[in-house]
Amino acid sequence: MPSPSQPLIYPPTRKVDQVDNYHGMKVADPYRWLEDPDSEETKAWVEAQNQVTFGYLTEIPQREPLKQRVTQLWNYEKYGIPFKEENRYFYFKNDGLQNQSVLYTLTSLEAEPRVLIDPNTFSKDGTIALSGLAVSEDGKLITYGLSTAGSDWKEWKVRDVETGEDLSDHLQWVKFSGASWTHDNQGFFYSRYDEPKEATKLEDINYYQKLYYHKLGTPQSEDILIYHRPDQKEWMFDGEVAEDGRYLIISVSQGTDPRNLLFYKDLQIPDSPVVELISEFEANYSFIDNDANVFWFRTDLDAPRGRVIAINTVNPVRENWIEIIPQTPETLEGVSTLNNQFVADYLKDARSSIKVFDLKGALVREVELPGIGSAGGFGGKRYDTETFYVFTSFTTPSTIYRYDMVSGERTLFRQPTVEFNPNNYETRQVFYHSKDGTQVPMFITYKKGLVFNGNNPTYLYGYGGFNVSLTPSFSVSNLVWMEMGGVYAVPNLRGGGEYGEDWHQAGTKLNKQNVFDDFIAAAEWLIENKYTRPQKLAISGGSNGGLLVGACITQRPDLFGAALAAVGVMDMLRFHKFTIGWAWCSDYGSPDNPEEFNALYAYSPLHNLKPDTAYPATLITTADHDDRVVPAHSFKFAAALQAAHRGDNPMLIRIETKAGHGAGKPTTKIIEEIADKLAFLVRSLSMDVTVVST
Ligand code: X99
Repeated sequence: MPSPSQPLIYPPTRKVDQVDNYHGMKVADPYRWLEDPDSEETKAWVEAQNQVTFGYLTEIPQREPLKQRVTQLWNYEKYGIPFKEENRYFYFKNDGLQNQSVLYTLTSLEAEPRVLIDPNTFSKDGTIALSGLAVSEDGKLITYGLSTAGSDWKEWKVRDVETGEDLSDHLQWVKFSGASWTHDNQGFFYSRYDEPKEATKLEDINYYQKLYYHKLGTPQSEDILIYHRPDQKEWMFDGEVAEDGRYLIISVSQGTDPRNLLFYKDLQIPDSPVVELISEFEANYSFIDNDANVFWFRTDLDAPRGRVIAINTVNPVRENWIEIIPQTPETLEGVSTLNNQFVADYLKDARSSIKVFDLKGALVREVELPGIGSAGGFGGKRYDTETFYVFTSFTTPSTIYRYDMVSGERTLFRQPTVEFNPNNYETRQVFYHSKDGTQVPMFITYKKGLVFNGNNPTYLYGYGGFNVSLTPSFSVSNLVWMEMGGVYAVPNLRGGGEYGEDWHQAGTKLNKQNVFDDFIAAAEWLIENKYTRPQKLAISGGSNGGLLVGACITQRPDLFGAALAAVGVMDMLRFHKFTIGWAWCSDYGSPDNPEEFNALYAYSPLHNLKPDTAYPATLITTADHDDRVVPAHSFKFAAALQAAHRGDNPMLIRIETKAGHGAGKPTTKIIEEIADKLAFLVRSLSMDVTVVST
């Protein structure tokens, strides 16, 4: 049994002679066989790797105490944001340690809540998760999505809200789709794929999504095909019934590109055509609401940080478009209508700011938030005066507020009690300069009284892509890290959405290296400013952030003491060949394009490991049902890293079973994974800590 004090012996990984020719460049892929997750050889490899990894982790004395402390702090009531349909409220609640949150319904806020859907009853181990829902207009029926073992594939069912009984409806092969009811409460729109081959459904490429209408009480085979495009394999459809019940709004996307098309269909006219309102992929148009023929959109057309426009569908030529809320220095994230007004959700240096405007675009007020952090919610109907929102920060667990749109008053709805004193911690936001001089913001949180001696264990977390913004939020894992004296740092890297579409674009395709430069500059800033030093610095990221971590350890193996790469995209030459991977060409570019290939090959983690190099202690994590980023990325990278590394640092891969990319993961698995990662860091950064629970 290998222990932390003994040199690790990794399972041997067979090499094959696979060589591919990319635009004249020959590239070897010796671990290609690991792309088949079902072969006996791969299964044996996974098993052997897990044995080494868990053998190593088990020997770390702090692992059990860490698990206990995380469990203790995790055990508090967590509420979701309430929503309403026909005078009936719904919200999620988790007692504390329940594997899955439970959906409750109640007829008034004072009434006794009743369990509507308890996903914990669907499986013993909590691996069946509720992954989407839509309540009918009359509040009497709910359609809900279920996902098994972490997969993106969902099946949808329908439940009677009054009786709690399921109806006969059963939809399959739904992926990347919500559901939206027609206002006669007779059925709903949703998007699906053709049935995949059972054996390869977790790897096969997803093309040709189709938009359907399901009529209650009928088999899925009789669902009505509303829109599909056999000539456009990449088009994906999001059908949403507008609040007036009259229009079906169809947003068409090409993978993760924020630019979309916007079609609509008049549901009042039988066999009405699908009208193309926006017929070029030129900008993002998010439908907000409409007043008969006047449709309001949040768009980034000629406004990378977003604005609100009105398009009259009777005469939709661009010259007639009206600007309602112009672009500002802040980034407009989303807009809803409430109290016959717009509620606009902005980011100012990655912190929330919420403003209310009238329908002409005049500012009514700014919503006073309970602090500096992230606010979200503000859902409801056009004329609702009551709404709810959640507020969170690095030291504030998600707190739910009720907000009165008329008086502008907020009242506390649910405040969690977590066994810690937020006043013992502080958050700073600093601005540092990246390699090319670009100013990048970074949040840093730590226990008050931190000594700037360059000796503090520091956890640097990033994402840097897909227009995703990292805003302040509470996490038990980070709290336990800070209790041990750790610093938690989050830079808002280019590629994210914090400063709008220009900021996003500055971290994509031929500019992707900017993202890694921003992350490396964050590490250097933390070292220069005496927070930490390389031996005490850990980097972490998941998914696109796993790529970030992979690229940064290949580019600067000297700069970090430890690395956590979760569910990462590691093979930048083959990512587009599995499941939805092709969709990410909007951020990454395509290996099929010679210029973009050069950029990808220059940073692809799998292709940039150097033999006989001392890499930071690395823990790669993935899961057997990850059909978003297939585990092959992590498998091949782990094999290559173990082969290239020289020295005593551990190069480990932890492969979770009956889990996927992350969504819907049961609490027991989340806590075990957190404890393993923290234990790995405690060991790798030589932290001399005793972890106690109270
Ligand atoms: C996705 O891949 C999301 C996949 N997806 C679509 C949807 O492409 O869920 C799509 C189109 C229309 C409706 C719904 C969907 N994402 C989400 C990226 C990052 C994200 C992802 O998971 F953009 F935030 N990645 C994994 C990117 C690289 C690694």
